[in-house]
Amino acid sequence: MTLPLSHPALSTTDPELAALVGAEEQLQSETLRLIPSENYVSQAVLEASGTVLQNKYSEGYAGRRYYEGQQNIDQVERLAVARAKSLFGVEHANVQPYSGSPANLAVYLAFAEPGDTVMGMALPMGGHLTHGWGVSATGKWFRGVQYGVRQDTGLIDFDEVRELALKERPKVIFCGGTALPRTIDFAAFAEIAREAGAVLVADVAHIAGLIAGGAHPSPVPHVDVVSTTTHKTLRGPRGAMLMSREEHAKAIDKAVFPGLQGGPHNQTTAAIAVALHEAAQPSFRDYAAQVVANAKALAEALLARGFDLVSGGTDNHLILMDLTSKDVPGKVAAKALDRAGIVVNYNTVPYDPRKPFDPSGIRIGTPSLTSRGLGTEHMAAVAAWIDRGVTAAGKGDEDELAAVRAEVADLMAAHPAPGLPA
Ligand code: DSN
Repeated sequence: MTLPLSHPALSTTDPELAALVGAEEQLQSETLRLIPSENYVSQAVLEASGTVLQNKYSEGYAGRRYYEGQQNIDQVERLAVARAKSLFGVEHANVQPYSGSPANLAVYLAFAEPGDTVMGMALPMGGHLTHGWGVSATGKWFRGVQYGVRQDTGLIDFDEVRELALKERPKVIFCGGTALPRTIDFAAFAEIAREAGAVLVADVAHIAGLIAGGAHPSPVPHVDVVSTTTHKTLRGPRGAMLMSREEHAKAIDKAVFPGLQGGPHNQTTAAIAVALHEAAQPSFRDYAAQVVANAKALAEALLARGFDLVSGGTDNHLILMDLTSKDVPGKVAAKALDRAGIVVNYNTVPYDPRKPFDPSGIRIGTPSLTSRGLGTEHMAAVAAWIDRGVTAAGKGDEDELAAVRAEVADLMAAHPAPGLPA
């Protein structure tokens, strides 16, 4: 399959780079993308992120900049902020963080001092590097204490969270993560944070689109700060936002700029505004509900094929598969599935006896396939391909992987992806 040339100026100026972009378009078009933190942005989001807004420096905030010529940029940022506030029902939104990790760093800068105790979910349990994990600056510059999930249920152990919080008295508690297949009980975290006197931050990067679309409860009534990237289920450009009540607005804004960052990426701010506009449409609610319905159907189909799923299934967009019983390491499975046109990532599972770079699991999710229009009726086929891919990985059966790849490409051809040349 050769996609039409869609970047004439780039192709003329830099054919080598244009060829790489074209190859990536082809790859994203032909493959079944199951990485739960990825998606396909709309053509409108793509166009906004490729505009001349890119050419402008705008350090500061709308109406209070350090550079002139902000007549349009101020309006772009105000639009993005207003849309974020309206969509998530928050009093304050900062749309300038470059991505999720800088957004979380800004939270620490706003609410903690170096050396303070902070608390979050351990990375191998499903948390995030920036929630105080040792190899991250947040675990080096702060004293990170970490909670996890119960080994028998795969669910967050709130007794452990409470005990740890009351013993360690962290300044900041993060809830949310990167490999949590179940609904997050923000109210339970809020009660614990109140008891411990901690600032509670919900990192909803993975589920922001589900929250906006009404398919996951909102943290807003319960937490002090909401941190999110904009490019996962929310289906915007690669960026981030911090949201809060008005009382924290000043501290957050000061931490993002001048505390941590220079000029905002205005082309990204514009694309965030577009994505938030899209997320406010009724069709986005359908998309969010479908992401969850697809994940549940896929989980059921995988369970029926004998796969072990952490926590026994999913409530959201994400499924964490433990391949121990299949005797195929996660990395071997992920690489074989990639050759079969099914893109996943290898991932630790809670209490994983294997190393993070060679763990026992794979992590999959349904945002991208939902954005291509796949429904619950397709999930049995997706589970069958994963099953065949994992089995072929164990046997080193490259012919079977090639056969799956051809079948996947056929289904993908029937479901063009948003933002890609048809
Ligand atoms: N890299 C993101 C993910 O894949 O979940 C987290 O930052």
